[in-house]
Amino acid sequence: MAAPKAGLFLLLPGAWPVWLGLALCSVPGGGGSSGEQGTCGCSASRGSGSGEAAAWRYSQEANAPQQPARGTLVGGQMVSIPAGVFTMGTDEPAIQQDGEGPARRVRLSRFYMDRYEVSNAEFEKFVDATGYLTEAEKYGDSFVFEGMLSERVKTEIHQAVAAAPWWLPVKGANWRHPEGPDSDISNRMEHPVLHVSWNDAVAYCVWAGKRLPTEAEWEYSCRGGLENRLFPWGNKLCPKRQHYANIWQGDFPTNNTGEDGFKGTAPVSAFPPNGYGLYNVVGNAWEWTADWWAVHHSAEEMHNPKGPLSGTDKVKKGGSYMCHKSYCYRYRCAARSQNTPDSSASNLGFRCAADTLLDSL
Ligand SMILES: *[C@@H]1O[C@H](CO)[C@@H](O)[C@H](O)[C@H]1NC(C)=O
Ligand SMILES: [Ca+2]
Ligand SMILES: [Ca+2]
Repeated sequence: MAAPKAGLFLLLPGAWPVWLGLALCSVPGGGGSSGEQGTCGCSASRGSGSGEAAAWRYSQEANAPQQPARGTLVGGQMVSIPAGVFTMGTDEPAIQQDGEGPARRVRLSRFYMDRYEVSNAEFEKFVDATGYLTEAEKYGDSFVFEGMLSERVKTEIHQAVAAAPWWLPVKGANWRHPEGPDSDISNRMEHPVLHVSWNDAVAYCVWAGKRLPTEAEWEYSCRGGLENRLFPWGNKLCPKRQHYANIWQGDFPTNNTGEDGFKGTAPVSAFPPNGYGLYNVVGNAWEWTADWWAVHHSAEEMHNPKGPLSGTDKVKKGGSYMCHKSYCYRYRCAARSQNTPDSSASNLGFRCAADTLLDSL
C-alpha cells in the first residue's frame, strides 16, 4: 500500500520545490492535546480577546477519500472558482466562542480568487504606484510576536497585551520592517505582506481591480471542493507524514522547532496547493475577509452571504505560522477569528477576490 501511494507525488505538478525539501511530520494526524484555545495572535489587535478549551472529535468516515473539484487557472495570479453550494462552518466546533457553527448550506456564484497571499513584492508595487501609507506606518507601531524580536527591540518595550503577553507593540514595526526598525524584507519579497490592516487590504485590492473575499467565498475556496473536511487537503494534518501548511511545531509560545521548514512566514508559493490550486490558505499568514464579525449564524441556506451589515471587528481566516493545536487550533477552514479594521500584526495578511478579471491579469 505505502509504496504506490508515495509514488503518486511524482505525478503531481512540480511547483512545490520548497515543500519537497522539508522534513517529515513528527506528529502525523495532528496529535497533541486539545488545550486552551487562546490568542496566538488570533486576537492581537488594538483591542483583544481570549478563549477556553474545546474538544475535537476525529471522524473516520469524514476522512474517506473524495475527489476535489478543480478550479481553473486564469492568468498567473487568480483562479476561477466555480459556482456551487457547500457546507459552511461545522456542527463540531473546536472553539465554541468563535461561532464556527452551525453547519449551513451556502450557494455561491462564480468568482475569482488570488492563488497566493499578497506578497511583499506585490504590495510594494502598489505602494510604489500610489505612495500609500499603511495604518501601522501612520500609527507608528504594530504588534509583533515576541519570539521574533531582537533583544535590543525588546528592551525598549514596556507594555503588552494581558491576555497574550507574547504580543508586543513595537515602534516602527510595519510591512517593510516586520520585526521593528532593525529588520527588513529584502530576503522575504515572496513572503506574505504583514502588518497590513483591513483598511490597507481593501485599499490594495481596490487598486488591483479586486476586492476582499467574503467569509463564505474564503471558506469555499479553502475547502477546495471537499465537503466537511478540517483542512484544505482533508482531515489528516500531515497526510503521508508531509507538511501541508506553515504552522507551529513544538511548545507554544516558547519552542518553535520549525519542523515544517519555517519558524516565521514561508514564501506564498510554498507547500502543496489545494484542490482549487490555492496556496497557503490555512497557515502562513492570517487573511482578512470582507465580513463584519458575529458569532451567531442562521442555519438556513444562504445565497452569496455577505455577513452582518455592521460591527466592530472584521473576520480573519486561516490561522498563521504561529498557530499550534494546543493554543490556537485555527488552521481549519471552518475556524475564524477577528480584529478591528485598523489593527495589524506580524502574522496577518490577505489575498483578494474578484467578480471579473481585468485584462492585465
Ligand atoms: C523543543 O522541542 C523539541 C521537540 O519537542 C525538543 O527536542 C527540544 O529539546 C526543545 N527545545 C527546547 C529549547 O526546549
Ligand atoms: Ca512553521
Ligand atoms: Ca494563509
